Amino acid sequence: MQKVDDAQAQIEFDRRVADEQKIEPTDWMPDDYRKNLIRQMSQHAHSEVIGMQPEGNWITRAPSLRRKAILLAKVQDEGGHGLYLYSATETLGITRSEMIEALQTRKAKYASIFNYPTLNWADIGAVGWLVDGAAIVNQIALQRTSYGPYSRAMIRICKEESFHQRQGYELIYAMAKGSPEQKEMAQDALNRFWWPSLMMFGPHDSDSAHSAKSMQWKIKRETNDVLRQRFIDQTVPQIEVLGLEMPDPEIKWNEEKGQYDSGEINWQEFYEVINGNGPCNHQRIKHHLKAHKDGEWVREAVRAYAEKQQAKKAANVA
Ligand code: BYC
Repeated sequence: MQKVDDAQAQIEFDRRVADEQKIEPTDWMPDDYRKNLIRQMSQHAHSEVIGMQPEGNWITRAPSLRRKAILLAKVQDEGGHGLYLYSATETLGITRSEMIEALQTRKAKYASIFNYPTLNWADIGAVGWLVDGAAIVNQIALQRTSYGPYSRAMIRICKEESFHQRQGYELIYAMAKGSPEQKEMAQDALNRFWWPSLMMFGPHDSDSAHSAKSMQWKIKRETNDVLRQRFIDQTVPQIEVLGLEMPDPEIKWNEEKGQYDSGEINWQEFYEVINGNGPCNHQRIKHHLKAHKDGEWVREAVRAYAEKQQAKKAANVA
């Protein structure tokens, strides 16, 4: 009996996905759809939160009050994105503490890019311009993802990401058009962040474990390689405007394809980083563990307050 119900529910699910209708938390969904969403969405949330570290590092060292205010607002936004995404993931039946535990015990991944250090102020420009620029290319597509709470979170997040990308570009522009030393710093930041930014889109489609299923379920709306190429095509003209050298000597306009050709990513480096051996993996998790432990008193206070409110409510009913 159960099997027949499930088969019917599956037909209805497939129909709704095909019709571009959103799947909502109380709707029936295949177990693997739920699992895959929990994996991708929780890793996305972790990326937002861990992503606060390389930029947060520079808040106290921003070169002016204006730059400090911008950076502070941006880093705060990233924390907010993490919170929307944890809440959206909780609608699938996992708790925030289970997700945090998976991050801290390294069972869950987060975006590879945040395992690279921000060495100087130009890196903050490169993160906004390239890292948020890559993130937004991916996230615009995710606004049309089939899961309602994820799609709605993405619509809001994309609005903020576009400010993040602009502030990074404006910062790097000021440096690229500044003194020769500043221009050199901008070039160096571009050279170091270019390849890791391309890696944010994940392995080639032919090596991507989850893409086929995720595309079929419309969790992902475009493939890793399509999005990566879109990012290259939109960023190369920006490099030209900045008057900087291309970070990849193989970048060349391909008239026939109507897109840029470019060199191959160092996949060995990518896999090293996502498997925990990048330059900052250890430091990022260590810092998260410390912040989590230091925040225990806040969680305790929230729990005590909730208990007090419940006791009051119960007393009023009685
Ligand atoms: N880094 O089958 P694949 C931001 C893993 S943060 C680490 O292609 P999928 C921001 C992948 O998880 C923006 N791991 O996977 C914040 C899988 O391993 P598991 C973050 C990666 O999921 C602060 C395996 O490799 N954005 O904007 O189909 C400051 C095979 O890959 C990476 C999102 O998270 C990577 N780069 O496609 C500034 C977007 N790539 O899970 C900015 C949402 C792959 O089986 N996520 N892996 O252990 C996605 O769109 C997709 O998950 C990905 C990967 C395109 C990232």
